[in-house]
Amino acid sequence: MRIGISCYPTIGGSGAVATELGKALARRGHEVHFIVTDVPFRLGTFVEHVYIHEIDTASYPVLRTPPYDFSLAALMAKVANEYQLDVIHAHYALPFAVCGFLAREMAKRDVKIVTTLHGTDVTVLAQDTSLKEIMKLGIERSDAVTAVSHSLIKQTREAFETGKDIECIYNFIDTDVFRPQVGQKVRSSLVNPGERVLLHVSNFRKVKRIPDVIDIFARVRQTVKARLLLVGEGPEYSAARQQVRDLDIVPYVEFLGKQDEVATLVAAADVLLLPSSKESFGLVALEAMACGIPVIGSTAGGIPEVVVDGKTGFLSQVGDVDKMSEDTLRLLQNDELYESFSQGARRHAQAHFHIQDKVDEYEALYRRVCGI
Ligand code: GMT
Repeated sequence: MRIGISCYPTIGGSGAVATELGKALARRGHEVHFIVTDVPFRLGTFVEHVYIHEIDTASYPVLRTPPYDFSLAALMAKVANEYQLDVIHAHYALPFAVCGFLAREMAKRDVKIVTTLHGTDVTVLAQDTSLKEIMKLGIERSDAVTAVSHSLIKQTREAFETGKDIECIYNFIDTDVFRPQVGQKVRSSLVNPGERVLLHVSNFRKVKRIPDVIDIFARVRQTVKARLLLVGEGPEYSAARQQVRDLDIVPYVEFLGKQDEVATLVAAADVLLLPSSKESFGLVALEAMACGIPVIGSTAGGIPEVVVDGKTGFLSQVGDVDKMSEDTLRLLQNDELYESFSQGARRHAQAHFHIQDKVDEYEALYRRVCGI
């Protein structure tokens, strides 16, 4: 098949999922066209059958904002015509599904639009009444819609009051890349012998509850020698640095900033902290589990569909840092329990979120919408 993919190519779970999906489809012999603002960060080295089409948005003195979304829609239509695309897969309703809708109107062929909802569009933008109707149009005019968790399907139905059929295709992981042991070198360069490692990876938005991450770490550190690795950057970054100074734990916290290659960092940890107040899936929890790293998280959104409470990690109500720190200590102080969680996490990731299984599901969906 000939498949177009549009996503946010910068760091973030949706970009990672869209890019890994595109690469996996190309390895199966499909022709994959990324229609994007930048080369996707997870693309890595050249992959046969993958093409990149970058949006070139002109800015004119008379226009207050460059017409980015129209340039995207026009490019989608152009690529659909030139390369005879069967499907455009839009990762996010806004702007990608809406641009796909416009592109299909413009294109000289019946290109099918498949939209995957990742969360932020539904949980944040749907609250904005001025955008709600246009997002609803993008969703309802798609030929098929998927969401990354059942929790997100429910939220989408409620937010948009739509009866559109939405199916769940969970995010996935390449368990050959995210695997135990690959973090040993990184660990020895960042951590002193005997120290335990707590990790948090995010875009430091408020919903990630960074103060809880730091609070849990500070409590754990009172009992066991430990170090906190913080990966990513975002609006709460400066406040996080201040909190670390206020708690007098500066020597034990590493702010590593944005990192492209997270597998070795994730595998270098003992526990992943994900106390979010909103999380449609929590790709980083799956990445950790694939590396055999148990997750301490909240019960928000789709997290309980990824992390099995009491088997691959421990989950608590949002904000319950007492329980989250007790659970972290429970794991770190009991080697037998830790080992069973670690093995359970890896097994669960392999059994339920394997990349090949999910690529099969997307492939079947594309064939169904195209009637082949
Ligand atoms: O978490 C974010 O703010 C980034 C956002 C993204 O676009 O990558 O993440 C969303 O999509 C990911 C991939 O499907 C999910 O794993 C995240 O849970 C989801 N984030 C939220 O729902 C807050």
